[in-house]
Amino acid sequence: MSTKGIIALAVGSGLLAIGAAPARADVVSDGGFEINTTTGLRLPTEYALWSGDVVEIVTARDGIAPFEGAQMVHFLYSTPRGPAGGVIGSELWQIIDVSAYRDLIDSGRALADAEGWFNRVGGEDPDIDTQFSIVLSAYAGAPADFPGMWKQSELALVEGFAYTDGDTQTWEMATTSMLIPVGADFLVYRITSTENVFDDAFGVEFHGHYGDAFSLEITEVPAPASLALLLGGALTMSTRRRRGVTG
Ligand SMILES: [Ca+2]
Ligand SMILES: [Ca+2]
Ligand SMILES: [Ca+2]
Repeated sequence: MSTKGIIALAVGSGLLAIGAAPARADVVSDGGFEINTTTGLRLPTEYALWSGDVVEIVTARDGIAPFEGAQMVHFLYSTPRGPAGGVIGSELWQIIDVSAYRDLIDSGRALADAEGWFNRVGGEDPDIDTQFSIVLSAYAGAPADFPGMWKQSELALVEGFAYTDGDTQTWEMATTSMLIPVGADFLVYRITSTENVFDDAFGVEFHGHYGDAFSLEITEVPAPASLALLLGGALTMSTRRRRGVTG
């Protein structure tokens, strides 16, 4: 209940800002895993809850401190039941309510920018996986129907990757963005730790893989002709931030 209140407030303030200046508002709920809104071992069917494969919310572990706050997400297994061969992603989903942005989306000028941070253990084991990603997808319909839609019915889907180093003191950033398709009723934000090096079928799939500080901001694209300019500016800005935080 309180979670939904926070989200409504965040969306509301974003909406107010859109009419004036290009201000930004985060529409992900508990993107920093500080209030434990992670729930089911299944695809989500309602707004503002993280749900998916087997993960746990932890404090500092494996020599890795959370990127922000006191907690972070620890990716454990590639399915809701545990380890499996042939399945390489430990994924967590959240359905994002964008109803407050309805008019902006249907004008074709709603830009969604996602950003998040990943880190993992180092060590000599050559089987340690390194790849993480954020996937942003858009759908028409109702959140309750999402489990039947996700593999085939998205209006748009983008993915941004982070390839992590073996230094536990640095966090690596992933970003991705999309122009939200006209007619989209909700977005889905997915974070993934991927077995890109070795697909374990049993036991430990990930040696110590973490994520934190996931955000999504929706802003108005000023005019079609300015889009290329705006994206160029956003790229420059994220490069500067990456250097500032990890350098
Ligand atoms: Ca956190
Ligand atoms: Ca690192
Ligand atoms: Ca693995």
